[in-house]
Amino acid sequence: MKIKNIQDITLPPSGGMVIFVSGVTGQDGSHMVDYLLKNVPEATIIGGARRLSVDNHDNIVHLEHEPRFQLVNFDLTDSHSIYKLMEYAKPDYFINFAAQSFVASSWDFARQTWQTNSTSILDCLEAIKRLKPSCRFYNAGSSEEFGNVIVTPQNETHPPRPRSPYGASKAAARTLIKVYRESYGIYAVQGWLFNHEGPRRGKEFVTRKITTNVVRIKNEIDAALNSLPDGVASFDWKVTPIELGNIDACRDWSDAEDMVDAVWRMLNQEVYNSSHLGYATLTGGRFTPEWTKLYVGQGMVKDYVCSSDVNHSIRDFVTEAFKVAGIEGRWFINMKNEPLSERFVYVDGGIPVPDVVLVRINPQFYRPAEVETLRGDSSAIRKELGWNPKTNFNELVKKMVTSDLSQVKKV
Ligand code: NDP
Ligand code: GDR
Repeated sequence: MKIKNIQDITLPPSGGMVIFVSGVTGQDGSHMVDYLLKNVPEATIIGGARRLSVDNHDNIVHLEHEPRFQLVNFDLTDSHSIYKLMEYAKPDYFINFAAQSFVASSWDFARQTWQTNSTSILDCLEAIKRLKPSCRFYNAGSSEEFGNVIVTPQNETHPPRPRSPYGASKAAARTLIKVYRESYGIYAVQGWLFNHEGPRRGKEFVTRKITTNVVRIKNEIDAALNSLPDGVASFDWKVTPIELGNIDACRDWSDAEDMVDAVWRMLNQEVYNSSHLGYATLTGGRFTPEWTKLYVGQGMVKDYVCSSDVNHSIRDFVTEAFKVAGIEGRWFINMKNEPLSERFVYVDGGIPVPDVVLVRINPQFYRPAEVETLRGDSSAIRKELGWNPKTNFNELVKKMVTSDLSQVKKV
């Protein structure tokens, strides 16, 4: 897809709304752009992507001929890039989804994780303060900030107890955002988003790793069965199993498309929060920068927890994903109850086939420290900003497996 330099963008006539979204090659950034195109018809949308030597535009190819969308070179770790953006585009909203987002890599690249997820957020806040203080800023926070949880479910009052360099970097960014909000009245927010997934999810994250491999295994099983002579039932065949780490970890999974709606609500709290409207009317001119500053300064802008409020183990996700693909399996552990020996095996006509292993454990995928369980309490955003997510766990798994099955058919 054609990518411009920031100084070459076409801006709307004076007064037209400009929204900048970073990380648009990723899952959330691409869904955010789709959401804005549909729901904010007056906006010009600029997407930021860093230059890579290989094309990684799969999640945005559908935007190629979209007249209201422009793709620009943007690197969050380069403060010049941030300042150039603020200087030329002067966006009304800056929605930051760019990050080192893979928790497992954050131990291997701790400094780069900190630079991208924490130091760069300070650069964004400074650039906003200096060049356009009325710009509304969203930074993607995470349930990983709660980490080693002390209360379940987790709501906005849960203390930060991160377990990874990634979680620590997001918690640091949250503190900076609060400081800039309170010091300068900048409308900056950071939701605690719990895990969210979908067909655009990167293939290293556990859900998409499972769904893409379920489809691969389905094809291997179909090929094995089709190669048998008619009427012969044999299990003298194997598939290459999926290798996973801690399958007992529990996560609160939502659909990424529901989450971007929550983000837009957090960025427009006075619009969605009816209890604040009276206050707005009293102060008058509620959408002016002065009003916003007052609104923010009075502590009226908040960070919210966004979650499905239900959690499942990785094990549950595996079982459900195979079920959607029409494959029955069963979890087995050996007599000594050794977790590493646990397997998910093929079941034929209700009978397990121990030699056909679909999933096995590989300690390589264990983390130096694990967040064992997360479950959100999103009652505040549902009540105060009217957020109403549409997709539940089973529908999400079905959506992902079905999408991966259709990709294979297209090849
Ligand atoms: P992805 O990994 O799919 O997307 C991350 C994006 O950030 C990619 O477009 C990536 O670009 C971009 N990026 C990375 N480094 C830079 C950089 N230096 N400059 C510019 N762009 C960069 O993540 P998600 O869409 O899933 O998540 C979006 C945000 O939400 C992240 O901040 C993540 O930490 C956070 N989050 C995600 C949750 C989830 O469950 N999905 C839950 C809670 C928080 P490239 O393609 O070039 O790598
Ligand atoms: P997470 O997502 O770390 O929660 O971060 P991920 O899907 O990577 O892991 C979820 C859980 O699954 C366990 N797991 C495995 N994980 C991966 N990736 N691969 C495996 O083989 C595997 N086996 C077991 C993990 O140990 C973990 O417990 C995501 C990211 O999107 C973050 O950016 C975001 O902030 C959080 O969600 C909320």
